[in-house]
Amino acid sequence: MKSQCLISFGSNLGDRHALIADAAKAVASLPMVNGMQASRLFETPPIGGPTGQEPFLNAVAAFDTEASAREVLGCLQALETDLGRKRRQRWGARAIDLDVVLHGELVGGGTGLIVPHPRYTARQFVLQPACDVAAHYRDPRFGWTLERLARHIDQGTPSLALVGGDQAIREELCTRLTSQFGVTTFAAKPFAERMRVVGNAPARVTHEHAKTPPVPRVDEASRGDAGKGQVESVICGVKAHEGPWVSAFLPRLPQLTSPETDSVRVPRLVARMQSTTDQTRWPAPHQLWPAGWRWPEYRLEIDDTDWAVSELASALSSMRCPVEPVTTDGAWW
Ligand code: A4P
Ligand code: MG
Repeated sequence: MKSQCLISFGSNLGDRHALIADAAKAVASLPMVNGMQASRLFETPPIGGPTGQEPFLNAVAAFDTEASAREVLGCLQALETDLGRKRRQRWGARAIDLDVVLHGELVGGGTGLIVPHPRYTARQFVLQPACDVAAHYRDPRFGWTLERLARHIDQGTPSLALVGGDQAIREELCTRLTSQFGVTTFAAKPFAERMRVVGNAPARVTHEHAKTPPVPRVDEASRGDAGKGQVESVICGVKAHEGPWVSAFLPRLPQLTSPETDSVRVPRLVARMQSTTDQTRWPAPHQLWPAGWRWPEYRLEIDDTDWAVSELASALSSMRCPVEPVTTDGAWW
């Protein structure tokens, strides 16, 4: 069966332009790839991982294929090796990183493969390029087009609502996000005291939110069924300028019916957490994305709490990271 496939390219080590162009040429010439279209090339600061990394060149490519996602990933990984990719450290600098972002309607994968890519929903360095060539593709989990998702992530305040795991872990993550990165967090329902803010979150976090008044309690009477009034009342009371926030619980989400209502103050993403071990690094996707879910998600492994804290901070950063085009079209390869 033919599927529309979206893959991403990243490089921040060596001759980035030559590496990414060689990768695109090699992908386009694979027999399984039909009619590949590449986005413009973008430069983006490194998100997460060890400090001192060079900026990334990022791009995406869309194509039709009869091949399975696993076959596509197999080819991409072979190409990474051919182009000199060394896997030293997760999120370390890399000559070339090739990921499968979407593959038709697939929500799944198995060992060593998860599609849709678990973290792309937070990443403007994937979503902005995707708008060049795959704006109309839909995430099969929540049905939004990539264009709508990119706009949604770009609006309001970078924010995540944690679900899954247990309450104690979610609260610990919130406490550490506040103390290590200065992110405004909300520990529990009903809306708890806002945590003290110290330090700086990465990227565009400001101190402004440190001086804001206590979180208002929910006015039960103002809870409607849908629409902006309800949204205003159920969300954590953070104003748009107040910087990123994370809640340890799931606020009541609005039924968004039109793109205009996307600008309301709701969590940009639901971060669904899953305990994993080295043996079960990528749990079965049906455990992560229950059927019928209609809100964009970010998938988070919590095998290592330090990792989870930095990954959440990185997710917030990647919602607003600068993504600058360095070519005017997709003809850079
Ligand atoms: N894997 C599972 N699903 C997939 C998939 N859909 N596509 C497995 C690709 N790989 C998938 O990947 C780690 C494991 O993920 C593999 O075993 C693969 O089977 P990897 O390429 O070996 O290592 P990695 O890329 O360091 O890890 P990871 O967690 O996939 O990193 P990400 O999420 O790709 O993030 N900042 C900017 N500005 N631009 C970037 O491109 N990239 C990263 C890496 C971090 N920061 C960045 C960028
Ligand atoms: Mg990768």
